[in-house]
Amino acid sequence: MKTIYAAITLLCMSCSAQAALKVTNAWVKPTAPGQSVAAAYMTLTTSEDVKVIGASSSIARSVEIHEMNMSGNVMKMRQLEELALKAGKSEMLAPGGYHLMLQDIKHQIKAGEVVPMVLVIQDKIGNQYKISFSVDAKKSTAKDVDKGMHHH
Ligand SMILES: [Cu+2]
Repeated sequence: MKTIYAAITLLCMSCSAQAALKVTNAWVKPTAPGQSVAAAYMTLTTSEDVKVIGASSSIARSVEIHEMNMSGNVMKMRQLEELALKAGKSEMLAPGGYHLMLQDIKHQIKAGEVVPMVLVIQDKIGNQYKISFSVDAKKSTAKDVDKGMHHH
């Protein structure tokens, strides 16, 4: 499994925030022709308490943080304002749970493609910084059990 070490862009030069966050195993589900949304998954590991407060991709109009939940027998997605990450703990964004939803993608995402992605992170004293990384487009593996997404 390829490990992607995030490249950090500091929004303010006085901020001492260092690369607390590591993105690994990032992938996006290839899309069908005409499909306007795509779900991206990854594992986020951080050495300090931070929050993911936004995301973007050059191939999507916007990227939302989503959570999938069972409501009765129906899988429902809801948008989260932020995703809190605990120091030393890995948060897995995976089918059936948290994911990043690319909205209004500009072209069909085909397997093998590499999709650029940016996360906006806020640390506990309020500093914000961006992390750029890339996401591999591939079909879900047996390990990544797909519980069936209901796209908006
Ligand atoms: Cu979603």
